[in-house]
Amino acid sequence: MKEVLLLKMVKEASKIVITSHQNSDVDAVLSCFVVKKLISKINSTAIVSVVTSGMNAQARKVVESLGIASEVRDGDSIPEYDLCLLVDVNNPMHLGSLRDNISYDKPMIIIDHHRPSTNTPSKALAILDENAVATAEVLCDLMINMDVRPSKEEAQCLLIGILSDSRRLSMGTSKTMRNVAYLLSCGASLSEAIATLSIPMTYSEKIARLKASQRALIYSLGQWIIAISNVGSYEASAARALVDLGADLAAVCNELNDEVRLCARASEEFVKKTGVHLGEEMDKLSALMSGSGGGHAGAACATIPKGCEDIISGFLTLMSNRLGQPVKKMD
Ligand SMILES: [Mn+2]
Repeated sequence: MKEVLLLKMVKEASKIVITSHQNSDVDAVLSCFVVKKLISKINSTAIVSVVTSGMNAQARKVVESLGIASEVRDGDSIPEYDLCLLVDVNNPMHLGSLRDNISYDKPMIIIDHHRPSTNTPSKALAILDENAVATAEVLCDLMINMDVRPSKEEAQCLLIGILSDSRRLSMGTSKTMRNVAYLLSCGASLSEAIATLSIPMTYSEKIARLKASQRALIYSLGQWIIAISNVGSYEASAARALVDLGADLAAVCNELNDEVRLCARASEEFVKKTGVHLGEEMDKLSALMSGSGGGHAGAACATIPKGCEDIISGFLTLMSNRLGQPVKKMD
């Protein structure tokens, strides 16, 4: 039913814009690209553009290595449109500088795998599957339902999106695995996908990860260990590094001009045993501190117009309340 509506909306449009969350990751950018391809199959005369307010370093490297960098551009404004697709995002607050360019009166389609938020536009056609590991998986399901077989290039993009968001299939359902098998049968290559994602870390990313561990403050929360740190770039990667080192939960700040980006990562065990959803906690923290945030159970970020110290103390208080235990600083 949703597929029929999508077909109708795409066929009726003449200027279509596809966008995603700020700091777009590999899944976001490759899903936008495949949506663009899918749309041009449905409506070959429409003008279709992909604009996001900027992609992260890994996504940039991946689109360059796939030779599709010219198809997805960074921008501060959205061109005139009569249909907008939000891909890998359902909360317009997460669109960065583009959020004020979106009109809620115009037709909108959401294709996403994040938890819906209170800001999710209610009138939009939402193709949303929270149980999918990646938007690329939602898109794979959608194409199967629409009887559109992905080309080899599209299958490769979807496979890379799935591998990226599932941390190389360290999570997923039996459907995820069936989708992976299907994409391989469409010509995607697992070894090439892994190679595309295994781009060596840059010098500055290595330094950011090492500095984050050097500066880390360690806290206990019941049986759990929390690591808190700050860096000047690569805050998400630094938080992941702290979890890899042994923290159950890590949060790393990056002070930008007049706001702070806070990224948190949690171990699988922490998420499973506590039931904490970091995306929800970041959403709550942002709501309390007039910022915007969200993400997944074990990986989430927020952008907040306050100082690092306030944000970290807000984050620790939230976690302490959530688990009903005090946070204690360790020497
Ligand atoms: Mn995603």
